[in-house]
Amino acid sequence: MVGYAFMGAAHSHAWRTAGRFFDLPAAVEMTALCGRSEERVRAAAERYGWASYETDWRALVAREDIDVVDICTPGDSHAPIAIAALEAGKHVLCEKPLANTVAEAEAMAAAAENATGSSMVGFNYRRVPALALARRLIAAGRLGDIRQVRAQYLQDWLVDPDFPLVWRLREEHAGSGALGDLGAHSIDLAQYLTGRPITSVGALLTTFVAERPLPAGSSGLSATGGAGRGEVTVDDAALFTARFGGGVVGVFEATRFAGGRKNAMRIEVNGSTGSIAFDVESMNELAFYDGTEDAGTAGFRRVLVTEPTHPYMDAWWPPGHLIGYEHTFTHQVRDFVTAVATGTGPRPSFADGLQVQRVLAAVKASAEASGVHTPVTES
Ligand code: SOE
Repeated sequence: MVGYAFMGAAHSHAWRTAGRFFDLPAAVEMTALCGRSEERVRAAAERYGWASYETDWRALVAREDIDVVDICTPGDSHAPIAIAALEAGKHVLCEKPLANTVAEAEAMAAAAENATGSSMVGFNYRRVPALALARRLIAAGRLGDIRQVRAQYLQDWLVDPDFPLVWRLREEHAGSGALGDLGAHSIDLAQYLTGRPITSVGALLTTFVAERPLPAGSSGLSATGGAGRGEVTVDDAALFTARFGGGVVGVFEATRFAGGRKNAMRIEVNGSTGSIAFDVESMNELAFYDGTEDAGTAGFRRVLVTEPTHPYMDAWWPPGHLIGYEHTFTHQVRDFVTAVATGTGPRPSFADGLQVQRVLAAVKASAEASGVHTPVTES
């Protein structure tokens, strides 16, 4: 695995747990962790249970005792690492969004197409049991013809204008701001749940705080500000409407400025005979409305998604005993290892990641061209 910050910790936990709770068709060995600072990567490898470490990803990719490379770095290094790993015959799991640009994502999807190894993007929210159940209900026709999607991803860790200029706030490292960091999850989920690709968008992007203190020490989400200031070069909030194939329409909002909203990833889908609604802050529940029921008693019902018949849940606790954020990564490893070992292409594939990247690029292009924003004029 390359990288050991927030995502690296979540993935390490998943690699360690997946084979202990699920019957995997292959054994997981946590062979090596890679990071640039020897002191820090050694400590992280010990803490998270990796058997060895490397300080150069090229050395990691060249190792013959490694079959899978898991990329948990900022977006600017996804393409070179993933392409080199695929060319070296490895299987690759890459954090989202797949890349920083469409050109990089295209090169990655092409490398994946020509590779002997499998590849997958880490859109972990597909592995929330309630959302996998929502997908199952939609695919089984329980919502009828899908018409509308409403997706919000709301966080608030940038509200303080003195929060430092971490890598996520610089376009050359992150590609975009709330759009790619959060909106990418909503785009992937909306396309996954409906089974329809987004075909056009009309967008508005904004940056509320143009300059921030340069970070002192850590550049993670818990960074502190140091001396000097630098420019924020990404969006702070992204709002857009979308058309999907098959006449479906959607509205999306991604922000890290929604005071009080810590990780509110919400999605609602309306069909001709029913709806689902979900909020990851209550991730063990799915709201389901069945419009074919008697109107006198029909209404959104709260399904507690903890039954052994629910996706992934047979590996965990008795009904009513809840799971959390980290389980989504454990399920992701379970699905990835199963697909690799059985030779079935893991999803979301790099081609799926490229489609999300194209939507992100279309959102930016629309916002730059004023999108759907017609000036309000006086008559
Ligand atoms: C930070 O905004 C972040 O860690 C995202 O990068 C993740 O994808 C999301 O799951 C939680 O928030």
